[in-house]
Amino acid sequence: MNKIWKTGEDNGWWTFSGLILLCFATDFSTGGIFLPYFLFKFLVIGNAGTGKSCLLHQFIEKKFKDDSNHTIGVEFGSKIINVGGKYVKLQIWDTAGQERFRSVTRSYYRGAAGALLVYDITSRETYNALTNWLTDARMLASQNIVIILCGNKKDLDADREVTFLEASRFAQENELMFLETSALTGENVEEAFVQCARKILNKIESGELDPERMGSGIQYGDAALRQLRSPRRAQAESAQECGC
Ligand SMILES: Nc1nc2c(ncn2[C@@H]2O[C@H](COP(=O)(O)OP(=O)(O)O)[C@@H](O)[C@H]2O)c(=O)[nH]1
Ligand SMILES: [Mg+2]
Repeated sequence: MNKIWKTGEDNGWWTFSGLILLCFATDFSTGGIFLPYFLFKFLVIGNAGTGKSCLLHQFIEKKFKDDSNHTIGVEFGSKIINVGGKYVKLQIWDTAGQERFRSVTRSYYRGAAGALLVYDITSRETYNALTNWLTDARMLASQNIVIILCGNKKDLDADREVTFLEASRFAQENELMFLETSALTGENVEEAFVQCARKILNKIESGELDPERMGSGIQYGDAALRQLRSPRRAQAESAQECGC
């Protein structure tokens, strides 16, 4: 039965549930409703067919992108995630098919803070291409770019051509984080983005990364800007009060 929302007897209940919802949605430590503290530019790189667009779609929409959607090609996605109590907005760039023509442009890489470097565990060819992708990312984005290696299509274990062990050795040798993922089942997809964001945040907090450096791929979000502005405002107000 359809329920028609009326003012009157239900009002108290709706107000009460609204307030409860608002409390859940509000993070007072960041100063508002899901206000991001930082914005990170992220890339998804790797050979065509490894599942980059599906990983992005699974992360944003929490479902597998079926074949009927393939021609559309996601080019860009964004999502706010909670990393250790801080909200961070990820602006994620997908190659949108440029990699098929080996023509991924410099502007795609420019100023990226993090990247998912994707290969397909059932295709050695995509694994062998990793070194080239890595060189491009470090040369065209930044030497400091934080990269997580993703062995995608983990669900196709029976057709595996690349073992977990050899990929994790490659990751260690090249200072990459590493996970095997499945855009189909969703396994480790959110984790890949969150782990990469956490590492960037740690580097900011330890002073290794400077968000104010040009091309760092990091911007302050609304929550940070509020905090940064408020001490100045307080100073100006106290100066006005004392007349100095
Ligand atoms: N079984 C399986 N298939 C996948 C997975 N991720 C992507 N695919 C399939 O792999 C193909 C290429 O995916 P796509 O996201 O377009 O790759 P891209 O070219 O790297 O963006 C498509 O047919 C997808 O359905 C996965 O995790 N498991
Ligand atoms: Mg794609």
